Amino acid sequence: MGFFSKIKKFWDVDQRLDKAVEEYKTERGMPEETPAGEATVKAPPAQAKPVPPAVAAPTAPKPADVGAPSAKVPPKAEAWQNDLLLSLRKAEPRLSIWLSIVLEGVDKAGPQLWERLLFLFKALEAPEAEAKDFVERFRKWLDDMEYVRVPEFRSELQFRLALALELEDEEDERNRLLLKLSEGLEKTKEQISKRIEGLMASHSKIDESFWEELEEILIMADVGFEPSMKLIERLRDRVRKAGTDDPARFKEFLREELETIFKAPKRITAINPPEVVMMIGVNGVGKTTTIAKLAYRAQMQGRRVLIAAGDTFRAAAIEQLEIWAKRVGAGFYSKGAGADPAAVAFEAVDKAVSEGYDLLLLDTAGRLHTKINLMEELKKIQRVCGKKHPGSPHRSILVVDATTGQNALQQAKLFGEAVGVDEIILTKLDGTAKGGIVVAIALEHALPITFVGLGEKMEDLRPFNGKDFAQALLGT
Ligand SMILES: Nc1nc2c(ncn2[C@@H]2O[C@H](COP(=O)(O)OP(=O)(O)OP(=O)(O)O)[C@@H](O)[C@H]2O)c(=O)[nH]1
Ligand SMILES: [Mg+2]
Repeated sequence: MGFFSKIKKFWDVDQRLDKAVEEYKTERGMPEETPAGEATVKAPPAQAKPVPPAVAAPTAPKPADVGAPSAKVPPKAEAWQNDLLLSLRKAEPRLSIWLSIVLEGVDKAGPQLWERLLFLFKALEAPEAEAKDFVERFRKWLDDMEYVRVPEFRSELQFRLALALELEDEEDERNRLLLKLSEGLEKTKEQISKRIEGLMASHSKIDESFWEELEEILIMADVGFEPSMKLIERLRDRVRKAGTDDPARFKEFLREELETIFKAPKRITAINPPEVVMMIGVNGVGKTTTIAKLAYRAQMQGRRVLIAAGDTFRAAAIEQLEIWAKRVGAGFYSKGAGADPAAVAFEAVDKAVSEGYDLLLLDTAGRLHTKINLMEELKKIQRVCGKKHPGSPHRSILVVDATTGQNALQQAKLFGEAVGVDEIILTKLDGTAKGGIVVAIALEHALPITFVGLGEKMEDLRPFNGKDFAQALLGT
């Protein structure tokens, strides 16, 4: 959707809400009234869409009135709009708070909720069609899930709004994510954070024995030998530059260093739609479920997604993918079990192009009969995609299971050499003590880690934020 900046502006130019009320009433042909004493609602800005004379002539604000109390109140039946408007304006600009306001007095799904949601979208200048689409999809989801009462669906609603409004960076959302990340990394933290604290407490200065013990801790936490050496070198440098040997400051240095390491450059490639994304990785790492999660996110953001079953190794894998596609409302393409994966890719790209999809997510097999064949197969898929739709596949995403530890490095190397890897998604970070692998991957392969999987549910795939990750890993 891309109107995050507008939302930001919204809080500076609060007349937007008036405009929404204005348009809402105009659309429904509601007359204006002018009782006195309503001082909090400002007049619409001069550049606001002109109100049809028949509706607004008697009280239409002149430009000179801008900023002055307009003393407008809608007819009684629609008083909720102004109430909502005032509450929203007074509130802190945070999604969770807006949602509480929108949900005030609403205890279950129904027309009142839909109207309020549409009003919120309108106030934020979202295109009407997208707002309606959002509400429609959400209604359908509620039906499927048989949820009726607000507590049953509130968090899902907030999650969807965050995606639709691109508010994921919003502070509240970030805090929730940080909490989830910290919980997920609990075991890794035991390995790294707690032991580093012990190291800091047992040394009066950062000396050779300090570095030696640190090396041991890092290797134990699955950072791996080579990456541990690299990290220590960088930390030594940082400590030297800071001109201190005070162990109390070590965590701060480590956090800074990790943040730097995680700042892999985002690749910007020109994309001729549809964007074609190939998911690769060995078997069982979470490619198929991650495709579903990515599709879900993209759909929520208003993109039309096609999922293709390029893993033709097992019939069950195709069924699994089809169920996911249905569940998230994405298109689906398959040629059945045993089909040639490259043919599936070729035809899926054709379908995506001719049917105007925005994004094609191509599932691939994690295993063929031999490893060599798998790589050859993937290369072939790449070639045929490019033939059908020049420039595609635009991205190859390597899915890596965090619980495999050091093996993940080897996978990144193999796939990188064979087909090229543009980004990495790290799954199953929840409940593993091997989260140190994230550091190793970032150090060894200058590849962006774009998402992390923190559980099996749709909302458990989260954008990777190096700063938050470092904080979650080390604690505050
Ligand atoms: N706990 C947890 N489980 C996950 C995560 N991501 C995926 N899984 C689970 O991992 C299992 C394997 O996932 P799939 O998506 O089938 O893996 P795949 O890579 O497609 O496997 P193949 O098709 O056999 O190559 C499933 O049970 C998923 O639910 C995650 O982030 N956390
Ligand atoms: Mg699969």
